[in-house]
Amino acid sequence: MAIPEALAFDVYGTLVDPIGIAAELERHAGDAARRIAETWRQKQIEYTFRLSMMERYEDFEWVTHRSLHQALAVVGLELSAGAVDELMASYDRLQRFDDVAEGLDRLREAGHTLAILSNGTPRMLERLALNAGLRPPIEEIVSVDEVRVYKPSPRVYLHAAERLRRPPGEVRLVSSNPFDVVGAETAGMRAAWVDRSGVGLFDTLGEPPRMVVRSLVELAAELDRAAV
Ligand code: LAC
Repeated sequence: MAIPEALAFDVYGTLVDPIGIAAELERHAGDAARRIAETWRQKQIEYTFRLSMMERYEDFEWVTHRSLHQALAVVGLELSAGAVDELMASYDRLQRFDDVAEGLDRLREAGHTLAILSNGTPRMLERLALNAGLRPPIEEIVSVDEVRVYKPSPRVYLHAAERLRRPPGEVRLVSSNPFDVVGAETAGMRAAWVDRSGVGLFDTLGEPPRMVVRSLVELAAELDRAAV
Protein backbone atom coordinates (compact mmCIF):
# COMPACT_ATOMS: atom_id res chain seq x y z
CA MET A 1 0.00 0.00 0.00
CA ALA A 2 1.08 3.56 -0.67
CA ILE A 3 1.91 6.07 2.05
CA PRO A 4 -0.90 8.63 1.65
CA GLU A 5 0.35 11.84 0.04
CA ALA A 6 -1.16 15.20 -0.89
CA LEU A 7 -1.13 15.36 -4.70
CA ALA A 8 -1.70 18.69 -6.49
CA PHE A 9 -2.58 18.22 -10.15
CA ASP A 10 -1.91 20.63 -12.94
CA VAL A 11 -4.94 20.71 -15.24
CA TYR A 12 -4.33 21.87 -18.82
CA GLY A 13 -2.12 19.31 -20.54
CA THR A 14 -2.07 17.00 -17.52
CA LEU A 15 -5.71 16.11 -16.79
CA VAL A 16 -7.37 17.55 -19.91
CA ASP A 17 -6.07 18.09 -23.43
CA PRO A 18 -6.06 21.72 -24.61
CA ILE A 19 -4.92 20.72 -28.10
CA GLY A 20 -8.07 18.59 -28.41
CA ILE A 21 -9.90 21.85 -29.07
CA ALA A 22 -8.57 21.51 -32.64
CA ALA A 23 -11.62 19.29 -33.34
CA GLU A 24 -13.88 22.25 -32.54
CA LEU A 25 -11.66 24.67 -34.47
CA GLU A 26 -11.88 22.55 -37.61
CA ARG A 27 -15.44 23.75 -38.23
CA HIS A 28 -14.12 27.30 -38.49
CA ALA A 29 -10.56 26.89 -39.70
CA GLY A 30 -10.30 23.57 -41.59
CA ASP A 31 -6.69 22.49 -42.01
CA ALA A 32 -5.35 25.39 -39.90
CA ALA A 33 -7.14 24.06 -36.81
CA ARG A 34 -4.20 22.28 -35.21
CA ARG A 35 -1.82 25.17 -35.81
CA ILE A 36 -4.31 27.54 -34.19
CA ALA A 37 -4.78 25.20 -31.21
CA GLU A 38 -1.02 24.96 -30.67
CA THR A 39 -0.39 28.69 -31.08
CA TRP A 40 -3.32 29.40 -28.76
CA ARG A 41 -1.76 27.24 -26.04
CA GLN A 42 1.77 28.63 -26.57
CA LYS A 43 0.59 32.24 -26.45
CA GLN A 44 -1.59 31.53 -23.44
CA ILE A 45 1.42 30.30 -21.46
CA GLU A 46 3.68 33.07 -22.80
CA TYR A 47 1.15 35.70 -21.71
CA THR A 48 1.01 34.28 -18.16
CA PHE A 49 4.82 34.46 -17.91
CA ARG A 50 4.91 38.00 -19.28
CA LEU A 51 2.13 39.28 -17.04
CA SER A 52 3.89 37.87 -13.98
CA MET A 53 7.19 39.47 -15.06
CA MET A 54 5.41 42.80 -15.35
CA GLU A 55 3.84 42.25 -11.92
CA ARG A 56 0.48 42.65 -13.56
CA TYR A 57 -2.42 40.26 -13.15
CA GLU A 58 -5.23 39.57 -15.58
CA ASP A 59 -7.15 36.37 -14.98
CA PHE A 60 -6.79 33.21 -17.05
CA GLU A 61 -10.08 33.74 -18.83
CA TRP A 62 -8.79 37.10 -20.09
CA VAL A 63 -5.46 35.48 -21.03
CA THR A 64 -7.19 32.63 -22.87
CA HIS A 65 -9.40 35.05 -24.79
CA ARG A 66 -6.52 37.32 -25.81
CA SER A 67 -4.32 34.41 -26.82
CA LEU A 68 -7.10 32.95 -28.98
CA HIS A 69 -7.32 36.25 -30.86
CA GLN A 70 -3.56 36.20 -31.39
CA ALA A 71 -3.62 32.59 -32.64
CA LEU A 72 -6.38 33.47 -35.12
CA ALA A 73 -4.45 36.53 -36.30
CA VAL A 74 -1.33 34.41 -36.93
CA VAL A 75 -3.23 32.39 -39.57
CA GLY A 76 -5.14 35.44 -40.82
CA LEU A 77 -8.55 34.18 -39.69
CA GLU A 78 -11.32 36.44 -38.44
CA LEU A 79 -14.21 34.89 -36.55
CA SER A 80 -17.49 36.40 -35.37
CA ALA A 81 -17.85 37.32 -31.71
CA GLY A 82 -20.35 34.47 -31.43
CA ALA A 83 -17.85 31.92 -32.76
CA VAL A 84 -15.17 33.19 -30.37
CA ASP A 85 -17.64 32.90 -27.47
CA GLU A 86 -18.40 29.32 -28.51
CA LEU A 87 -14.71 28.44 -28.58
CA MET A 88 -14.21 29.98 -25.16
CA ALA A 89 -17.15 27.93 -23.85
CA SER A 90 -15.53 24.81 -25.35
CA TYR A 91 -12.51 25.47 -23.17
CA ASP A 92 -14.67 24.48 -20.19
CA ARG A 93 -15.47 21.18 -21.91
CA LEU A 94 -11.96 20.01 -22.80
CA GLN A 95 -11.69 16.22 -22.81
CA ARG A 96 -9.76 14.42 -20.12
CA PHE A 97 -6.90 12.14 -21.16
CA ASP A 98 -7.81 8.43 -21.36
CA ASP A 99 -5.92 7.36 -18.23
CA VAL A 100 -7.32 10.09 -15.96
CA ALA A 101 -10.54 8.52 -14.65
CA GLU A 102 -8.92 5.20 -13.74
CA GLY A 103 -5.74 6.85 -12.45
CA LEU A 104 -7.57 9.27 -10.14
CA ASP A 105 -9.81 6.49 -8.82
CA ARG A 106 -6.82 4.32 -7.99
CA LEU A 107 -5.02 7.20 -6.31
CA ARG A 108 -8.11 8.01 -4.26
CA GLU A 109 -8.54 4.36 -3.27
CA ALA A 110 -4.91 4.30 -2.12
CA GLY A 111 -5.79 7.10 0.32
CA HIS A 112 -4.06 10.06 -1.33
CA THR A 113 -5.52 13.54 -0.99
CA LEU A 114 -6.26 14.87 -4.49
CA ALA A 115 -6.34 18.55 -5.39
CA ILE A 116 -6.18 20.72 -8.49
CA LEU A 117 -3.54 23.44 -8.68
CA SER A 118 -4.03 25.47 -11.83
CA ASN A 119 -3.70 28.79 -13.57
CA GLY A 120 -7.42 28.53 -14.44
CA THR A 121 -9.90 30.79 -12.69
CA PRO A 122 -12.11 29.16 -10.05
CA ARG A 123 -15.06 29.49 -12.45
CA MET A 124 -13.22 27.77 -15.33
CA LEU A 125 -11.94 25.02 -13.05
CA GLU A 126 -15.31 24.33 -11.41
CA ARG A 127 -16.96 23.96 -14.82
CA LEU A 128 -14.17 21.89 -16.26
CA ALA A 129 -14.09 19.61 -13.21
CA LEU A 130 -17.84 19.10 -13.51
CA ASN A 131 -17.81 18.48 -17.28
CA ALA A 132 -14.80 16.16 -17.18
CA GLY A 133 -16.07 14.27 -14.10
CA LEU A 134 -13.02 15.13 -12.01
CA ARG A 135 -14.76 16.00 -8.79
CA PRO A 136 -14.99 13.61 -7.02
CA PRO A 137 -12.41 12.01 -6.84
CA ILE A 138 -10.65 15.40 -6.66
CA GLU A 139 -11.60 17.16 -3.45
CA GLU A 140 -9.99 20.60 -3.52
CA ILE A 141 -9.56 23.20 -6.24
CA VAL A 142 -6.75 25.70 -5.77
CA SER A 143 -6.53 28.48 -8.35
CA VAL A 144 -3.66 30.92 -8.81
CA ASP A 145 -6.39 33.56 -8.86
CA GLU A 146 -6.30 33.42 -5.06
CA VAL A 147 -2.78 34.93 -5.11
CA ARG A 148 -3.06 36.84 -8.42
CA VAL A 149 0.19 35.62 -9.91
CA TYR A 150 0.88 32.75 -12.31
CA LYS A 151 2.94 29.59 -12.17
CA PRO A 152 5.86 29.21 -11.68
CA SER A 153 5.93 31.95 -9.05
CA PRO A 154 6.83 30.29 -5.73
CA ARG A 155 3.89 32.16 -4.21
CA VAL A 156 1.57 29.83 -6.10
CA TYR A 157 3.07 26.63 -4.72
CA LEU A 158 3.44 27.96 -1.18
CA HIS A 159 -0.18 29.07 -1.25
CA ALA A 160 -1.29 25.63 -2.44
CA ALA A 161 0.61 23.96 0.41
CA GLU A 162 -1.08 26.31 2.86
CA ARG A 163 -4.50 25.52 1.41
CA LEU A 164 -3.75 21.81 1.74
CA ARG A 165 -2.54 22.42 5.32
CA ARG A 166 0.83 20.75 4.71
CA PRO A 167 4.41 21.96 4.55
CA PRO A 168 5.47 22.38 0.88
CA GLY A 169 7.80 19.37 1.16
CA GLU A 170 4.79 17.16 1.89
CA VAL A 171 2.89 18.11 -1.27
CA ARG A 172 3.67 16.56 -4.64
CA LEU A 173 2.85 18.52 -7.81
CA VAL A 174 1.81 16.27 -10.68
CA SER A 175 2.25 17.98 -14.04
CA SER A 176 3.07 17.34 -17.68
CA ASN A 177 4.57 20.84 -17.96
CA PRO A 178 8.31 20.91 -17.20
CA PHE A 179 8.14 24.60 -16.22
CA ASP A 180 5.57 23.70 -13.58
CA VAL A 181 7.62 20.76 -12.26
CA VAL A 182 10.79 22.87 -12.00
CA GLY A 183 8.81 25.70 -10.37
CA ALA A 184 7.26 23.43 -7.76
CA GLU A 185 10.59 21.84 -6.86
CA THR A 186 12.22 25.28 -6.64
CA ALA A 187 9.53 26.24 -4.11
CA GLY A 188 10.31 23.12 -2.06
CA MET A 189 7.59 20.74 -3.26
CA ARG A 190 8.02 17.21 -4.49
CA ALA A 191 6.97 16.55 -8.06
CA ALA A 192 6.01 13.91 -10.57
CA TRP A 193 6.37 14.61 -14.27
CA VAL A 194 3.73 13.07 -16.52
CA ASP A 195 5.58 12.62 -19.79
CA ARG A 196 2.52 12.71 -22.04
CA SER A 197 4.48 12.71 -25.30
CA GLY A 198 6.41 9.67 -24.08
CA VAL A 199 9.72 10.76 -25.59
CA GLY A 200 11.44 11.89 -22.39
CA LEU A 201 11.98 15.46 -23.56
CA PHE A 202 12.04 17.49 -20.34
CA ASP A 203 13.81 20.87 -20.37
CA THR A 204 17.25 22.04 -19.34
CA LEU A 205 16.43 24.60 -16.68
CA GLY A 206 16.31 21.81 -14.12
CA GLU A 207 16.72 18.06 -13.81
CA PRO A 208 13.68 15.86 -14.39
CA PRO A 209 12.17 14.81 -11.05
CA ARG A 210 12.88 11.36 -9.64
CA MET A 211 9.31 10.36 -10.41
CA VAL A 212 8.58 10.27 -14.14
CA VAL A 213 5.45 8.48 -15.39
CA ARG A 214 3.48 8.32 -18.61
CA SER A 215 0.01 8.17 -17.12
CA LEU A 216 -1.87 8.58 -13.85
CA VAL A 217 -2.36 4.83 -13.67
CA GLU A 218 1.42 4.51 -13.73
CA LEU A 219 1.63 7.21 -11.06
CA ALA A 220 -0.64 5.18 -8.76
CA ALA A 221 1.58 2.13 -9.27
CA GLU A 222 4.77 4.15 -8.68
CA LEU A 223 3.45 5.56 -5.40
CA ASP A 224 2.48 2.04 -4.29
CA ARG A 225 5.97 0.83 -5.15
CA ALA A 226 7.68 3.78 -3.45
CA ALA A 227 6.00 2.76 -0.20
CA VAL A 228 7.29 -0.82 -0.24
C1 LAC B 1 -2.38 24.95 -15.52
C2 LAC B 1 -1.60 25.19 -16.78
C3 LAC B 1 -0.22 25.65 -16.53
O1 LAC B 1 -3.35 24.16 -15.48
O2 LAC B 1 -1.52 24.04 -17.52
O3 LAC B 1 -2.03 25.58 -14.52
